[in-house]
Amino acid sequence: MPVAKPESSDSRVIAHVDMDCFYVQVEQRKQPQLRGLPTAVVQYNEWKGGALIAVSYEARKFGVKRSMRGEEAKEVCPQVQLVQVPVARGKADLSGYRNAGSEVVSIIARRGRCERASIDEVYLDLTDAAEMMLADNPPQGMETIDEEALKSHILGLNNEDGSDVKENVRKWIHRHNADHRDKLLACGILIVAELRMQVLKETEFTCSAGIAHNKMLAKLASGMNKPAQQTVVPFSSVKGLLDTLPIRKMKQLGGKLGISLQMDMGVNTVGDLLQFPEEKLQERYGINTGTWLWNIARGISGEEVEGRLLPKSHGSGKTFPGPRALKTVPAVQHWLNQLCEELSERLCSDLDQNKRIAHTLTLHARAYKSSDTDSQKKFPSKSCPLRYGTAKIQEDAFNLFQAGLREYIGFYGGKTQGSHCSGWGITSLSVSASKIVPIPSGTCSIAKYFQGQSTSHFSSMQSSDNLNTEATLSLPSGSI
Ligand code: DCP
Repeated sequence: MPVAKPESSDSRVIAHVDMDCFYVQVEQRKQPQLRGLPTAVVQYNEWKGGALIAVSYEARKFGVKRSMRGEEAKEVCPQVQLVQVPVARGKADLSGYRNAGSEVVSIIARRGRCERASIDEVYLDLTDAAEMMLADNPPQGMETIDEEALKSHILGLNNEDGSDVKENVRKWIHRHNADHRDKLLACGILIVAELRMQVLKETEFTCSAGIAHNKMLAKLASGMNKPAQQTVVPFSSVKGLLDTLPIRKMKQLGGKLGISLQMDMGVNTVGDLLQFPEEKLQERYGINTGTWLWNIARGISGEEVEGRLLPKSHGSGKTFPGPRALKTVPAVQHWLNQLCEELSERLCSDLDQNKRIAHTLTLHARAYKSSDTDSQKKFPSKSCPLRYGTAKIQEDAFNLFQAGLREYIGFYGGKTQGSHCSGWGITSLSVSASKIVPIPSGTCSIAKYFQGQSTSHFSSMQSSDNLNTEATLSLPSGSI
């Protein structure tokens, strides 16, 4: 049975704010002489000039892309400025970017419930702020509309007849006969434009935003006009937007599920999904996923903005591509120690600043076997209760790795240690800390809290299957 969504979910105002070429902007703020120049941030590995991880919009005009290495970027744009990502412990140090993201979040959170979705993305539920504006100072009565708001892109607004685009936006915002939903969106346009200007003023960063009635549509819209612009999805334009949208562009459909929809069901656009009854989608993909697909085809998403300014988990990882793969246990232990040291520092500052503690330590790795008969086998992710203290985290992470390796390679391979090449290679490693909760109020001291936890806080190792069924390197969602 199709699930009818509550009316109210159509009347929410949700914004998705996404920083423009974020790492580049952070580096340009540090080195203002780079502003306006084609610039890219390159990864720590220097091979062929390092892999590009962020590219300025000036550089994109020359064809510089994130998939390139520094040398290739120089070929298409000889004047491109390459800035290396900051480095600590032999790996990229993202703390400057994380802190810059926090500056932005603290500004955006002033206007409503805010969820930090990644290092440079935020969702904001503006419903209350919009309702309040509509009651106190509705846009249709405003004499002047801010210039930044007038530059908004409103999907479905006809700008093709040669008319003045900003004038059309002004009229749309001023309409007296608009329905309640559009009036709320008009308030959202004004609030988000103001917030983006405030972010620019206080941090010097530009950002783009999507404004719609739910998170899914707001996220889709924020990427449609970049940099430094905002895009609005009125309810009446949802069908037109989704009808032609390639299915793989949808969040969560970029992977296996999207491929299956294309290959097995002939679904190429989100609109193509409309032909299937909900039961059919449930039969093929299970009850929950089937219903979810039926809903997204109609632009329905009840997902709430979570109200979370702090990350759900902390992670530290590094890749070891091609010839850099780690082939001995001591080499893995060396890098695990570096990653755990970083993780431990972040856990301590979270404890210190936010009075939060993490309960679960997880190790993810990617590996290959040189004499492989079963190349599909993944390195299993492993978890255990988290004990505080760098040395303990290092010890536990190493034990998790060894347990994972034994399972991955089989008993005999697992025994091979030392500097001797053992027929396997690790191409990426990461450790993460999750299940982070505030220390219960009323706890008189942190030291006491840990004493109370000491017996239960560490028990035997367990498989992380209940946390993450796929052995993937990617850090848990919400990791920043
Ligand atoms: N990042 C990274 N490695 C990747 C992708 C991204 O290290 N494979 C980092 C660098 C980016 C930041 O994360 O600046 C945010 O990523 P986005 O995908 O949001 O891209 P940008 O902010 O760089 O550009 P855009 O303006 O297209 O959003």
